[in-house]
Amino acid sequence: MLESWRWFGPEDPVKLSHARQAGAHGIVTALHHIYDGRVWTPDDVAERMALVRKAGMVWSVCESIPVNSAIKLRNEKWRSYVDAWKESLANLGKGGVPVVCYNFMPVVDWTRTNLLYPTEAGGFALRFDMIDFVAYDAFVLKRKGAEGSYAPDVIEAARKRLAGMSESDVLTLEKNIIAGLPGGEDSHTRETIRGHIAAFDDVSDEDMRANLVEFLREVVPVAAENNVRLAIHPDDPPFSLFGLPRVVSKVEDVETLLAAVDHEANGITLCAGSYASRHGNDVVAMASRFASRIHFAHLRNVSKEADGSFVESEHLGGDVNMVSLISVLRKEERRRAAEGRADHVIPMRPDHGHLLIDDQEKKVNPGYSCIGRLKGLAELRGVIAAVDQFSTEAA
Ligand code: CS2
Ligand code: MN
Repeated sequence: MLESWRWFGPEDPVKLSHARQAGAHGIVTALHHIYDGRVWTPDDVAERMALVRKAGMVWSVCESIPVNSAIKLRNEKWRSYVDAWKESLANLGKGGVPVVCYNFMPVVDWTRTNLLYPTEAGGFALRFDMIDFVAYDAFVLKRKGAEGSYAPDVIEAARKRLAGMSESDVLTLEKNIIAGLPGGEDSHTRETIRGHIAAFDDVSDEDMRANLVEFLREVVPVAAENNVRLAIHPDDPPFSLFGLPRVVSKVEDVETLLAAVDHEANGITLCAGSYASRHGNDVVAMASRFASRIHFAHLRNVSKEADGSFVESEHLGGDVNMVSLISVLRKEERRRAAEGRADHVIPMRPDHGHLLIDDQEKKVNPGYSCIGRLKGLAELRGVIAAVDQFSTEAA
């Protein structure tokens, strides 16, 4: 596995040199300053590549080229956004970036309700609380039809929850949910998000899936021509929010999208934490099943609760058996190496980390502080070493 580290560019409070000290060899980054659908030129790509190389690492994955709403809606601006996306993709490939991650979540990217959830050890974790979310959706945003879309006991719990919140609690909750987390494409306000959600009123899951397939038909050939492997990131969380369609959430979704364009360049990001946030997803089984199409791994963990809430746990804690997962990924790497494939090293990054120690005093991107990820990466590295030694001894 290529130990990688997400870096949000020169504005990121965590520097490239810190990533290197954490032991990373690969950098996962995007041109976040050009995130409105404009083409990333060869010069833009070369400039970013040079920064990463100067720090002694490689640009292992582009995460993400943003997929504009026009593409998800397939409206009249579709063609121009798709063409620009393809051009950026080709320029990344020509510039030496081998993997491109992207996602197909409408309106909101990854979503949490609490960005400072205290852990038992004194750190802070990210949390998605279903009741808080419903309280916001049904009674603050007052989305049309929201109240009727949840079970009566959930609505009752949400009503009570909201009654116990101060005005500033509500504003913090709102900001957490809709103002956009790091890496997200959009930042919304209560007024603007209503219109964005309404634009998807007539888009069913089936429509959305068809739009994704249409997009794949356009971009996969360009990826293949330019030696890029595409790796779609799952919905996070992997279920509908605000009644919006989400089509990269479970096994059948992945099967459909991989079969729609059956080419190695059409692959996935195995985000352990995202997939594990849905009851019924067995992440280790999914990794085995889709192994040959995994081009990027996000290794993190979650503890789920019965009502759909979850908290981001320690990398080796939580619902995913990380040792089993890493065994599956290492096995796939060996299989590829035996076939002489150039892409036998799968890039991974410790997805998120707890807010720990003096990072608690610093301004950091939620989920992307330095020490929590350094700890996560170190733990994962230990698992890799152990798994490798046991598989050698067993052979
Ligand atoms: C994370 C996000 O939510 C996740 O699992 O990996 O930070 C993700 O990277 C964002 O969706 C942007 O790609
Ligand atoms: Mn992820």
